[in-house]
Amino acid sequence: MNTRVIADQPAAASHASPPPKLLTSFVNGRFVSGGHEFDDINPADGTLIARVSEARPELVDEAVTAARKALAGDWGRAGVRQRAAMLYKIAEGIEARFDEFVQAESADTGKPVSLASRLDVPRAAANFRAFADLIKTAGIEAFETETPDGKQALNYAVRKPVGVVGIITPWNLPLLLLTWKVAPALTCGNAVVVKPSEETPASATLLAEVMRDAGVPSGVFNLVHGFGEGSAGEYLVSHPDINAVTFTGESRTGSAIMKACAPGLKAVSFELGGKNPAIVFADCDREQTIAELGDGIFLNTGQVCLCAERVYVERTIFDWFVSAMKQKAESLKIGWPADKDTQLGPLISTTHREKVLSYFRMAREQGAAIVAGGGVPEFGDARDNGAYVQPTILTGLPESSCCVTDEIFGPVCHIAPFDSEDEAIALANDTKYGLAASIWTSDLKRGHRVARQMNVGITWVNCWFLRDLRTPFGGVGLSGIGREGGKHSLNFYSELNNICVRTSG
Ligand code: NAD
Ligand code: 6OD
Repeated sequence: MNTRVIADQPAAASHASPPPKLLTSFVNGRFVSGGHEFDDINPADGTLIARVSEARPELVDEAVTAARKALAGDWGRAGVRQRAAMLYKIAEGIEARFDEFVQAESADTGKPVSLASRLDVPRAAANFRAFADLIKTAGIEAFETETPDGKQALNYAVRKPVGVVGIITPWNLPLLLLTWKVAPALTCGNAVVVKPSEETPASATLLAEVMRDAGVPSGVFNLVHGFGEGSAGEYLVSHPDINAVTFTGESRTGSAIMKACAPGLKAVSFELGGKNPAIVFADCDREQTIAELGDGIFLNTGQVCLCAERVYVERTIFDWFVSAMKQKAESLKIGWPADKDTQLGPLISTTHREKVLSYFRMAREQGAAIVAGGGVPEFGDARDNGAYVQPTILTGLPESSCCVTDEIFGPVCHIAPFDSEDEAIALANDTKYGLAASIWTSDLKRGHRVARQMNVGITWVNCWFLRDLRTPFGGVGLSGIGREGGKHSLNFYSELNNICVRTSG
């Protein structure tokens, strides 16, 4: 096998034009390179950040074998307290290298450092702490049983690890979403093989260093770099010795992964795409709605699966709302991710921008009014080589337009009026997706009433992306299968063995 074990990630050289850093896979406690390499590009200016070594099938196999072996060793025997202690150490390791994580995440995604500092990196550490806390207090189910013919027994269920878990993640919140799955998987005693997005390999590679330095036993956390189909992602999910697959990404990819998992009947948990509605009633707190729903449309340049791309506004305030949201969109500071006051960075890549711009073109062709944005900002500097796009607001499209039905995954929404609560609910639910919805009203009775009727996994009333890690997270329809978060994660990442002990009779 053509692989090379290297002691550590190479340090940056000191001469004038250093060779690009090489990001490698991490298997059985060692960084391993070998095979084809690909570029890791900074979407803010198109420059090369690093080269990435793609894991071949043999390396993916080695990672799965190492994970299996780790389960048969000390890690498989580690108790809850020991595992929780390890998770706290990992959280501390992330915090100790906070700035490196922020830089890595911002360079790979183009997200503002201010956003990575307040959301992505703190949440990564919080994910480990939350699941360590949870496992320490997770109770077990028990029943005292009496059968009709007089036998008595004690039934109780114990949690066991599922085994080797394959984890595949996307590029929009790379570290947040990776750790959201790694933390509960490890807390339940599993070993993992993770495959981050090919677009964002850096923070996962740093996390491997943190794992090593925290003393996570070899083989418990393995990282393989590469693409999806015909590459590390596909090899991983179709590997016969993986027990479960957890995936966040596009609905279409979820479908391909499900097929790959079918022969082995592997358990799957999928967090997929969305075309999320927001319903704005005339009695909403106007200032709060524009500020917070504005985030709900444009945060992370609209590349959050929970972003609202369909906004329905009560007709009596429609004109005001469109004009206020236009003002909000046009006030957002687009710039270098490192600038403190930058609110919007680029999209993930020029390829993705081409997809987003194609929707703007189709919207125009279909007769939309482009109320704000609709194009590419010009900077007159290196950012013109990046993947920037203007925050964009569309109105006037029929609900059947592809711009209203397809997930665009950019800083864009379509705003349409409604006349009654029932109409708003029907419009919001008229989609194949079902991830998240938000409702904006001062009438909390109505808030509760409408929320219950949303065909989604998560509904926010007068807020957006306000998270409690104990709550169920996931979607219905094309937006996913299953729920993670709190005990729902514990249930996915563990198997319950029910034990029935006869006590008398
Ligand atoms: P994607 O589906 O293209 O890729 C996600 C990951 O899957 C990547 O690591 C990729 O390499 C891998 N992959 C692709 N094809 C594969 C295959 N055949 N087998 C195995 N792995 C494969 O998604 P993306 O473009 O990286 O991310 C954006 C999408 O993710 C959007 O649709 C967004 O809504 C969704 N998303 C959903 C959630 C959620 O919680 N519901 C969260 C974040 C992102
Ligand atoms: O907050 C989370 O736990 C989570 N999974 C967020 C997903 C965001 C999607 O882009």
